[in-house]
Amino acid sequence: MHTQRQDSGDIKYNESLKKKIEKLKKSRNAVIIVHNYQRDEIQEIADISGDSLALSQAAVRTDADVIVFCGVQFMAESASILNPGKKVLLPVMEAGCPLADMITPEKLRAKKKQYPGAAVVCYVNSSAEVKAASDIACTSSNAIEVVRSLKEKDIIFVPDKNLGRYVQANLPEKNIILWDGFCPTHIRVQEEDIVKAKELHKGAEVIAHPECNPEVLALSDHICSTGGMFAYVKKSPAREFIISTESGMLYKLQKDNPDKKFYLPTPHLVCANMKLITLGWIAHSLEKMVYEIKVDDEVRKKAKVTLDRMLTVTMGKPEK
Ligand code: CIZ
Repeated sequence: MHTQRQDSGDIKYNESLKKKIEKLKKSRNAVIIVHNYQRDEIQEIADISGDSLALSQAAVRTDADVIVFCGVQFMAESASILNPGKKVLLPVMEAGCPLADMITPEKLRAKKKQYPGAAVVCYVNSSAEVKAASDIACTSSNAIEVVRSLKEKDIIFVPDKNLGRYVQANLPEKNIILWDGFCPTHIRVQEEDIVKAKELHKGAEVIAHPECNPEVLALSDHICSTGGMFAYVKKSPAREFIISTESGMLYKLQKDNPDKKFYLPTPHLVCANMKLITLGWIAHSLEKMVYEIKVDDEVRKKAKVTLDRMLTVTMGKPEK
């Protein structure tokens, strides 16, 4: 009884916040862009949803003056790098990415000195400064293609070691120098979680994000980015899927595929940083026009070159 009363209270509260956000959005000429890992109620109010790169690119196409980026810091930074003329707001300043924080530009410069002939590939989950100190960026959907496109054999791959290992397994002709970084959410999935989930949901396909541990990837039927998961599920004849990535993905997978079933291999696949953003903080963000994400101009220009090089390699290619 108590829970039910609370739930209906929550629903009423959320509905009034949604109305407030809608009004503020119009008055500010703002667009709300939402990452696939956000809370369900935030994905519900998204003008555009997707992965970090798709969102930054969508931000370039919008004629809104204000971009409210519901994601984490490095994503809002990328949007700002690609859209210097627009105001990019991150509703909660503390929404960081522990993986991106596992590398600094100083440490990267020291590594480059150790391997002077190597090219530096940075995963988009990195700060603007790290992007500025890298040769080319990549996402989880294009990492193999980006590394393959480089003439160098030696590649310093930062900061995610699991994605780096995955690239190495697919490109034995390259020598990938790994960074000791990882996503604290994705590494929570253990081999036994997948084994148990497969026993529980016989016939279900396992789809894993390349930030997961190699043992988990070895047990998966398909490895891909969040964008790739939508594409894969749509075309797969399977009816049930075990999804090894952040829990927020289930919202849109279920919405787009109402006749299919989705399961997480562990309830621990929740990124606390992604979940910091709430409807209340979005309303606050639009009301007070906070927190603006700005990148120093010199850093921005260099980081943009790194992102643009990636876009040149992958232009117009579908999600993998
Ligand atoms: O780039 C992104 O949005 C992330 C963090 C994951 C993915 O695979 O889309």
